[in-house]
Amino acid sequence: MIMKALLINCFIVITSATIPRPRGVADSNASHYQPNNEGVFVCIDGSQTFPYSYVNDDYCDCADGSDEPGTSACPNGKFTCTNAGHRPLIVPASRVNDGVCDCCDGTDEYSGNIACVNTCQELGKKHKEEVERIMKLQEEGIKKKKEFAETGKKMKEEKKARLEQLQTDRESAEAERQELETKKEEAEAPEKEAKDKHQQAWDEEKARRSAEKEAAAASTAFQELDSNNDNFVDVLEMVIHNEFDIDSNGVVSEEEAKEHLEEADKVDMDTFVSKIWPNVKQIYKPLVPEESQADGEASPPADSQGETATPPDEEAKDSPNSLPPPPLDPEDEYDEEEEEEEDEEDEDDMDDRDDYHDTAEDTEDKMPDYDEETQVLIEAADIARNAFIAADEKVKSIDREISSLQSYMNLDFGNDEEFSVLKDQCFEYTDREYTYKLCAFDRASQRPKSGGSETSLGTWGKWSGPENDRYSSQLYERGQNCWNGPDRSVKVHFKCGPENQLTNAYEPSRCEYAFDFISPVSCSGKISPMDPHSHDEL
Ligand code: MAN
Repeated sequence: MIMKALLINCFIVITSATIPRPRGVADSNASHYQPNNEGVFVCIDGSQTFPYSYVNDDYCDCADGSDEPGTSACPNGKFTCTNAGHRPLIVPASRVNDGVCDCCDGTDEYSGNIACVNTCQELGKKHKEEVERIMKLQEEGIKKKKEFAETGKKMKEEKKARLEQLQTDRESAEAERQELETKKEEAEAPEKEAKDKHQQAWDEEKARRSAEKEAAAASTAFQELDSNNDNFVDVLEMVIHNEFDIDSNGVVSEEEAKEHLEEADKVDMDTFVSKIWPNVKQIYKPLVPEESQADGEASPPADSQGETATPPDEEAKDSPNSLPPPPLDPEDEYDEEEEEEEDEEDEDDMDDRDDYHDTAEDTEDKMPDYDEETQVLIEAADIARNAFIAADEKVKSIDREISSLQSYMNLDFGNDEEFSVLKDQCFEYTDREYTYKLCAFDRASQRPKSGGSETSLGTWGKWSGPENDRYSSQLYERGQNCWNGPDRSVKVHFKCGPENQLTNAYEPSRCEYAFDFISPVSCSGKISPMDPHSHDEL
């Protein structure tokens, strides 16, 4: 109670214009502490009323602690230091007379236990300088921001105009494309018809040649089998051919030979060609002349179908019983003598002889060139096709540009397009372990300094600042998945600065990154809560 009496009159006066108020009361709350208020004090939350003498009596009466602004009696009390020369400061009332100077004017320590030096003038000066520095930075930033906004608006206008132009161009390009497509189809129809005709004629020719070859092979086989030249192939002529050994007992019985002859004792050429040859051609092998075996020549190894691997022209030369090479033309039979004569005339051709059959067969199997009329149609269709391809590519290229312009137009570059200067620009920041990269409005990544591949931290997502400060942060999302964790993402915090610069990159929680980015575009003229000294008040 003695303390209470002592403290009752502890009013301080700030200026002649301000209302005198008890110790520790903020200027804004002074009206609650009017001494002429019929001698009562109403707690600021309005819950209770006490005699005015209860204010600062070092006993906590109000639930909101408002009766003890200048003592540490209320656990939730707040003490305001005026800090003349600097800025007022609110500290928890528990710090009053705790032996630590919290206020620069020392008013929180009035018990006499500690003497606080008033540092408000000095701090005020420093703070003023800092505020001025920041204000200058803001001013310069705002100037640059205006320039950026102008550039951004101009750029958007240009892109808009280009987009409109492209939309018009697209219509004519599309009309041209359609016209050329029709022309292409018109040119391709007769081309197809002529090509199909050519192909059909070639297919027929191939079928004819194949049938001729087949007949020639059958006839040659008949002559070889008809060893007594009686114009019949009979059972006895068949039994000497080991390949007709059906039961593989090493001997061709007459029954086996007969079975191959479709149960006839003998067949003439026509029957052989039409009925017997189709069934035996796969197994038939001309006899190897006895002389060559007697000479001790090794029999050539049999291939998978049991046929000898003797080169074709050796067969032709050395084996009287072997098949001649397939004629190029039925009327142009292979003529050994004529071939030799030609070889004598032209020694150089010798080198090519080994390839004779291959080349002949290749030529034989190759479709002849198109006739002149068809070639004219192909050339015309090629011209029409190429013209269409060019027109089609033109439309596609316009579409690509339109789509890229539309994506640009859909991006939110701030209220005045000021952020558009950052588009297509990349910024890097390197810490001890990684180089972080931010390509604005595009993507963010991380690359180990020690080498190794880049990890995507996300692609452009959205502006993610609070409702009243939407352009203060950006979100890049859906980056590379974190093992046993989320997809990587980055929140980029924008602050006012003299240049566009990525100033920090960190990982507040695993695979969730944060970048600090300074830019003139974030200068607003207001000192942000992050600026020095602006968060003194608790
Ligand atoms: C990599 C980096 C780190 C991340 C881990 C998670 O090492 O992307 O930033 O924390 O993967 O496993």
